[in-house]
Amino acid sequence: MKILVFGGDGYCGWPTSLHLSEVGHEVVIADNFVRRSIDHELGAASLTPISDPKERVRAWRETSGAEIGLEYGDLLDWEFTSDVVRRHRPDAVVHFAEQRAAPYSMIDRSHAVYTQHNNVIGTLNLLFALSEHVPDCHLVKLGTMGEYGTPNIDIEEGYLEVEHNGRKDTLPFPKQPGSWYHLSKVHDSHNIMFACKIWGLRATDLNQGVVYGTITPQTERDPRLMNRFDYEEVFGTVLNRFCVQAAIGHPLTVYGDGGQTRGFLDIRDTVRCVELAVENPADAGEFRVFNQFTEEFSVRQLAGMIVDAAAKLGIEALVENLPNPRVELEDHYYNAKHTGLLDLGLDPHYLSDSLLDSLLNIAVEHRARADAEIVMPSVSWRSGRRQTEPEMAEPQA
Ligand code: NAD
Ligand code: USQ
Repeated sequence: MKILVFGGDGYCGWPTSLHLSEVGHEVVIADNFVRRSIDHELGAASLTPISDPKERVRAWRETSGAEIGLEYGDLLDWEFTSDVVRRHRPDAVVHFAEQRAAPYSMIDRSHAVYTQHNNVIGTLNLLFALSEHVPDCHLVKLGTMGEYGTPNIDIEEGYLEVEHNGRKDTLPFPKQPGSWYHLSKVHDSHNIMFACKIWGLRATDLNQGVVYGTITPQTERDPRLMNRFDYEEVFGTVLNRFCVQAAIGHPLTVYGDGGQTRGFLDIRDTVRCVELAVENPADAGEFRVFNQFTEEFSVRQLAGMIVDAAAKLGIEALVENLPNPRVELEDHYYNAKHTGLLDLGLDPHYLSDSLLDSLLNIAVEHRARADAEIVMPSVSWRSGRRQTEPEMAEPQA
């Protein structure tokens, strides 16, 4: 299949592009590389050294013999998005190209607006481009488990059968997202569902859990193919952060009591799930939803697992319960269905002792590149402005 991967230079997009190319698909990456600029804004860098995009695709050509196309452009730029879809006429589009850090969206007004504008309008442009040029193309869109929040009932895959005043219907599962970023994903889901309904587009929303790990069989083939590994407070996801914190002797930063429970998956399962979705397209007019994670853990459980795994490597990791910078439940019911991708053939990599060892070993290998000053949380969900910003006076009548 010909597959256009928007956001193919990012943490999930790069290993997915390599995997799709490896299994024989024709892959073209489209990215505006804004994630690399955000590193500069945050004064941060991937723990692992990553090559620039042209070097990456050159290394892939040299090691695999396969070509990955590279298009530089912004989904917000209608001319670019329309043109790239028109020229490549993909069978499938995989859409990773969003601002994906919840803390980034909570820094202040401008970061909230940037996140929702980038994500919602970018996706809207893509929907119009698909409808105009390739209405039969299958859109595989990365959503998030965080769209559902933490309701006190089981979370279904996308839809809920409801009986109300004696009548029944199957409705989108209620959404209770926990950040301006997570809200942008909810808005996307509604827009995509509407486009499927009115134009007959076919789409799969992959409500992905928190991803951990960095290596896939393709990224470890050559140092120039290395994937990024974020560990700082804004883009670092919790398990990756705990690995680096243990490796540099920083206490593990458990927010609040650590009872927050989420769905998690290995980056090797991310790439496989996308492949399964692409190769088993939704029907025309269908808005299909899969919950893309393999296991559930609380933050406290993960910290305990890292403490034990680190001890086996001779590292003493301590846990620090910090005041929670986020507004979220720390003690809640969590049971989310995730059978759709298993039914399509996903064979998960579960979090085992050996896997924790390898995650910690990567962190230890690159720990000299880690900056301990960007590990502690500073973005607060409660203030809505930067900590240093002066109070704004109320407008006068
Ligand atoms: P990332 O920030 O590493 O990658 C996103 C890529 O998209 C970057 O290369 C960036 O430059 C590009 N991009 C962003 N806006 C763009 C635009 N307007 N035009 C063109 N390119 C643009 O993020 P990631 O971790 O790879 O996440 C990819 C997707 O998966 C996101 O949609 C995210 O919401 C979702 N997701 C990620 C995780 C996770 O744990 N990382 C979990 C669940 C869902
Ligand atoms: N947490 C800690 N300590 C830390 C970092 C995080 O206790 O040092 C806690 C958070 O409070 C939260 C949980 O760990 O309860 C997960 O936080 P995270 O930063 O690992 O993940 P999150 O902000 O939810 O976002 C990540 C990705 C996002 C994706 C989401 C999937 O950045 O793109 O959508 O995971 S989900 O969580 O299912 O919504």
